[in-house]
Amino acid sequence: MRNIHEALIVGAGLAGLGAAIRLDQAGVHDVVVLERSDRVGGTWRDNTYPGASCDIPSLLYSYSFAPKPDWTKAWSDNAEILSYIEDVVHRFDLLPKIRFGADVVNLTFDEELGIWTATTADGITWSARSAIFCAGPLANASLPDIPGIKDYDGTKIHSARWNHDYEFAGKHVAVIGTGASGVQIIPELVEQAASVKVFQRTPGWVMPRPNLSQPNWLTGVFRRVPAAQSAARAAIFWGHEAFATALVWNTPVTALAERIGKANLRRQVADPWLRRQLTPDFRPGCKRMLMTSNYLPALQRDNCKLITWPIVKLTPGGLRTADGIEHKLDAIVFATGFDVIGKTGTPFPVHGRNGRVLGDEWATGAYAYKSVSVSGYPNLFFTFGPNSGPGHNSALLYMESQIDYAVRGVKLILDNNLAMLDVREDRQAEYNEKLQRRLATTTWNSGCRSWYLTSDGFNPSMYPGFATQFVMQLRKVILRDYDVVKRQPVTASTDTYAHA
Ligand code: N01
Repeated sequence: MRNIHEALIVGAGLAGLGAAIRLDQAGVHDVVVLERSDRVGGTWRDNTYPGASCDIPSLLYSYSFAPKPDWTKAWSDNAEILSYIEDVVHRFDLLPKIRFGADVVNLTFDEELGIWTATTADGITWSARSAIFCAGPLANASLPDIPGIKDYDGTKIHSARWNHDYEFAGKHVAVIGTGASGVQIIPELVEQAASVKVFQRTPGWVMPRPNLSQPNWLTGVFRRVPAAQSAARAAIFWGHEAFATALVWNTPVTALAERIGKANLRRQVADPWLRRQLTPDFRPGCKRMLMTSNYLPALQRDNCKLITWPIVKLTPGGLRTADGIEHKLDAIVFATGFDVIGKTGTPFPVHGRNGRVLGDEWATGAYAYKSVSVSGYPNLFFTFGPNSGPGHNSALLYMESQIDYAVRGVKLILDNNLAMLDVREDRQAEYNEKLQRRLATTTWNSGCRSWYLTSDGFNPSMYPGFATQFVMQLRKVILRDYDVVKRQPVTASTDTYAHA
């Protein structure tokens, strides 16, 4: 006899935990959260590289329903965010719902019974009336396809799988990659290593981030007057919304952002040749902005060198660049990004109606209806789904609206005893047609290379608008956009619908 939960959630990062909390608050208590690791935290558990921190202010990079009045800084580091997440787990008593070491390898929908079944690597199956997909897009670290990568004999460390046992003191180190992760690691490494060579393929726009401490008096105010914290959060939110006019579309504000970026470069880098090497040739916003005040000074330290010659190959002792120089290295740090989940496939097979396999349908680029539902995969809801990425505001705002949408869907299915709530293919196509038309005029599609795009330039990642618009479109489930199928009476021998 199978135990069929009301909902199952894949992943115990910020999205999965948030979904478990909101379901519970909505009266859906029989929920299981499947987590492949032995700890909660998702990206903040995995990215423990020195300097790891968030480039969105903490007041906004936290759940709206679980405020923390005592952030120590405006922008928090990894440890403080992870401890916030763990605190939330205890505050909302989530541990009994989480199954650690549950690595989902398959997710299959049973059309007759209207249930999803997840199979984990140990062969255990978990069934539920609905499933919420909360495996974050940046969960799988990726090593670049550089010739000779297997031949290198020294230490290889990926930014998202940091080796805390490696002693950098006295070592000659390379960092490959100068994206959001690289620019946070480099200032820390120059403090520790004998030398740091930074291999840059494309320079990004660097904006100052003066990370002020939160004064005790302000913490006191937030503790005593929660409305003051909500007001501060709202002010930061609207400030970030305004950034969309610079970063999402090409407007006069984009030109202003470019001027600020160039002025920042002039202020922090005296040498004109270095400045030239660090000047981007794409619009601000096309790739993620690099919010850091200590990266450019770190590059100019005596033990640091920026190298812009392309890497030809890795050799047993280091790497060779196109100018013919062989760089001898004790360790190479790969700040080269992620194998982005859900951009061109799924992290494990997802089987929908009539033998459909989501990974096959998404092979050339993912798509969904409003980022949350995919036709042919009923009762399944996505967080961080296709085209829900922001370039200018907190991803958690988008995530929370997806969670609340999923909760509404789960409730609809349970309260009306539905077998299927399946978004209509024509409504999904209509939505995507408009979305891709709007994306065509955004900065992300203006010609630079970024993890937002597939290799052929399709954008399955970003939402072309303000956060407010994204949140509004998910405010309610529009039933006429879905095929709704009632559940047939279920016989006790095949199916026990267990409430907690
Ligand atoms: O990865 P990236 P990331 N040879 O893909 C270079 C989030 N994040 O880990 O630009 C040489 O952005 C590549 O070069 P190029 C955030 O969403 C958030 O830095 O493609 N170089 C690039 O410089 C972010 O967007 C925070 O030419 C190679 C770098 O590696 C996302 O994570 C903090 C190469 C990869 O940059 C990913 O950021 C950190 C090769 N073969 C990260 N292959 C917050 O603060 C790749 N590169 C919330």
